[in-house]
Amino acid sequence: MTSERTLLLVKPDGVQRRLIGIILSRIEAKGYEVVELKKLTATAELLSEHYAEHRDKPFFPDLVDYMSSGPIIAAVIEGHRVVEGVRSLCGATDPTTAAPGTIRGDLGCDWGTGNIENLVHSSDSPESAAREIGIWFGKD
Ligand code: IDP
Ligand code: MG
Repeated sequence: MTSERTLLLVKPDGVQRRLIGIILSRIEAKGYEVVELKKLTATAELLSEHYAEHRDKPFFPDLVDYMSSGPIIAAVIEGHRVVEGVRSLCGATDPTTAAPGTIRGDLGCDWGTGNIENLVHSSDSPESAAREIGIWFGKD
């Protein structure tokens, strides 16, 4: 098989709600391997790099506040077609309409804060995955 890697983040709401285990177990139960794992609190600088495509969006300052509000779990996940597979497990961005059966659809909720708190991030393409793994785990 040709193996591929993706970046998964358990966002601060996922850590705070004690969902790390459930989220990682869904990834593992699917058949993917967790090959790197760490817990850290993200700085505004790191988040600005990670979310470079959203820097000019009106929600960006609130997104940085949300994403730096507590510790995050960063993981590198490996497997065949893992980028699209993990995106599919995570579900759509809005937890209210994310499909049941997905992490965001089953476990996420719109709390009415204005932020889209949706528990997880996953890379949207192999190119994004390589870039994001470099940001969170260093380029080597
Ligand atoms: P994704 O996480 O499903 O790839 P993106 O559109 O790349 O979604 O947005 C990145 C993150 O920014 C989302 O997961 C969500 O937390 C937040 N976000 C996206 N759009 C909005 C918005 O319109 N208002 C507030 N937060 C948003
Ligand atoms: Mg995205």
